[in-house]
Amino acid sequence: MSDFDPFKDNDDGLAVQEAKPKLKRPPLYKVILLNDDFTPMDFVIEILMDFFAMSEQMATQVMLQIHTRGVGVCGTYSKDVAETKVYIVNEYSRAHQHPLLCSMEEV
Ligand code: TYC
Repeated sequence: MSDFDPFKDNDDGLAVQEAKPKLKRPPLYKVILLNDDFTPMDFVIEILMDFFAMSEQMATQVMLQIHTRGVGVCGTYSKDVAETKVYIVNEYSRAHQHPLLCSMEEV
């Protein structure tokens, strides 16, 4: 015969606590452009407008910041979107024979 009694405390003194759900927000990534001496300024402005939805004014400001400081942020995205942006910008630059480099880093 089993000793199990559904009307008795059957945990033998063990404290049973539900595990807390371990939820973390997925990481975000900054897509960055690096300065170089050869890519024309207008081409960088075009990239920022066409692939990062910037106005001409904002794109000019960001391009000049990259030109003077060496690097600048184009936007912040989920990993998949950031990887896709980096890929299409680098492909587009290569296709136009410019050495412009696009990269990403975790926020
Ligand atoms: N330094 C380049 C020039 O003088 C312009 C430039 C800006 C290139 C930003 C790359 O990410 C870049 N023509």
